[in-house]
Amino acid sequence: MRLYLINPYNPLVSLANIKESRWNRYRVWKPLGLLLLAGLTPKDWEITIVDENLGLKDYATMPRPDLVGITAFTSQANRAYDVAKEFHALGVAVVMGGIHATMCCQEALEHVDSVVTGEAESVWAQVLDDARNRRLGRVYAGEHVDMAKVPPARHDLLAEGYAFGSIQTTRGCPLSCSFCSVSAFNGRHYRHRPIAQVIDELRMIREKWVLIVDDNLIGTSPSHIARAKELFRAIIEADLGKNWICQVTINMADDEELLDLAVQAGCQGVFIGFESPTPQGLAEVGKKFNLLKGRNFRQSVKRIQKHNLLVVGSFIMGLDSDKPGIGRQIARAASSYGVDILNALFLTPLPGTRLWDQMKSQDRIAANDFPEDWRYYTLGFPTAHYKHFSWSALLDEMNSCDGRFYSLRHIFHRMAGSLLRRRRPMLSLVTNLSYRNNSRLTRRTYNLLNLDRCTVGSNEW
Ligand code: B12
Ligand code: SF4
Repeated sequence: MRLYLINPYNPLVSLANIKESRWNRYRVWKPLGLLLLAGLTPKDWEITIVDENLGLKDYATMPRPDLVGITAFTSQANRAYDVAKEFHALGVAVVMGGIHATMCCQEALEHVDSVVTGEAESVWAQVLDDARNRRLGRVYAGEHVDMAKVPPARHDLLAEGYAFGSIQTTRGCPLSCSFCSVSAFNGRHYRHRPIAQVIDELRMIREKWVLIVDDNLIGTSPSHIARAKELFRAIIEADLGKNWICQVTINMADDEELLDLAVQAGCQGVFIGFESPTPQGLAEVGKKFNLLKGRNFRQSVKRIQKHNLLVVGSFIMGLDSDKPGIGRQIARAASSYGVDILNALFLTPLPGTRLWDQMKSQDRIAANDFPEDWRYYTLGFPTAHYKHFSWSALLDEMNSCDGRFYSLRHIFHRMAGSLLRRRRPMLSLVTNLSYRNNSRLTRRTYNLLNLDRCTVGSNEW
């Protein structure tokens, strides 16, 4: 039996073909969900994983599979449906899973034969059995799985073309930010894999650099932190020689021992969601956690950087509490916190989130010609009616934010600071220039947007 597992691309995300430039290896990330699905698949299935970010395939000329599995974030959904159409034309059954199919199951069912909702571990064997016997059901509802039952991903597949391997050690997030799909999909209960299994799987990864995909590797409570320390100790003990990056919350700064262990275990950089420069913004998105204990962001970032870790700070613009000038305000906040890299995104109502429910009920979803418009749900485009901004005004805010933070003057200022403190000046320079370039590329794609859809900011809400 032959199985194709496909990760559809979205040209607007500009994850370009690696043949165009070898630097692009650093911008494509492995579709871990598909590698894991392969790990769940019995040996008698011959598996091919296609990541369309590495280049498109002519599926009609490839050997005909018995089943096709497609994954998709929301931003990939319309391409996923096109791929399904191609395979239907060849008479092949298509099953879709992942976050978008889970949150928009009815829509997905109009395009594919079966949908797996939620985590696949509890149902994938049944799907394969049913496909083999030509009696595929329409919906298979996966449950939150005990993470001891998650097998290792097939790291031997998709071996070429990426700079980073990837691994997952926890699922779920105890916080529940209004714009985020994680708690809706993986739940608020923080589940973790047995540490010995994580170490065994890390050993299987060939790449020296690894992305730990956990939404919050350290968690928020003392028991979560204790588990993170235990994990880091085990990585140090295993002496695997890996460098890794991860996502954490700002409380990482509060524990010197945790920082010390993380660095010894190979941590090179952390991605932190600051979300908003104002307390009103943090309250609006439901992330008051960031303000607990009278947090001083500049001091917190400094404490992390003292351990020679790179800090990427993420902010969202377009909140109801944001006023004109938010672009400069975010750039200024990011500079004053001292982050090495700024990742500014537009507030985007993703299906399944509290933000989606709120905006839908207020008739504020502006990019709503679905499924075509899903391609704009990359967080790099405006998609809603914003309280104080038309789309073109919000794009101007983004331009002024990136233009300020990534001006050559500010980049060199940051690099000089890194040089002075002996904190990876070259890495900082390369990543800053790459973000600068990326924001220029994104700006070029803005003219694809039909800005007339939202010409005025409205304060009706
Ligand atoms: C790593 C990551 C990335 C990587 C991508 C790696 C990749 N290609 O997969 C990068 C950094 C590139 C990225 C980019 C983006 N991401 Co991202 N990302 C993640 C993250 C943190 C982990 C993904 C992961 O590997 N999970 C581990 C695997 C094992 O879980 P899984 O993919 O869900 O797979 C399980 C099930 O879903 C199911 N399944 C999945 N696919 C399939 C397919 C079939 C056929 C079946 C049966 C089952 C099945 O089985 C798996 C096992 O249970 C998730 C958060 C999360 N917890 O998932 C966000 C997340 C997926 N990203 C998100 C977003 C918004 C984005 C961006 C749009 C914006 C951005 N700037 O971050 C871009 C868009 C990229 C694009 N191509 O369009 C949102 C998606 C929400 C949504 N509705 O789309 C998430 C949920 C984060 C969030 N805070 O809400 N991301
Ligand atoms: S944005 Fe981060 S902290 Fe907030 S719910 Fe999502 S994963 Fe958790």
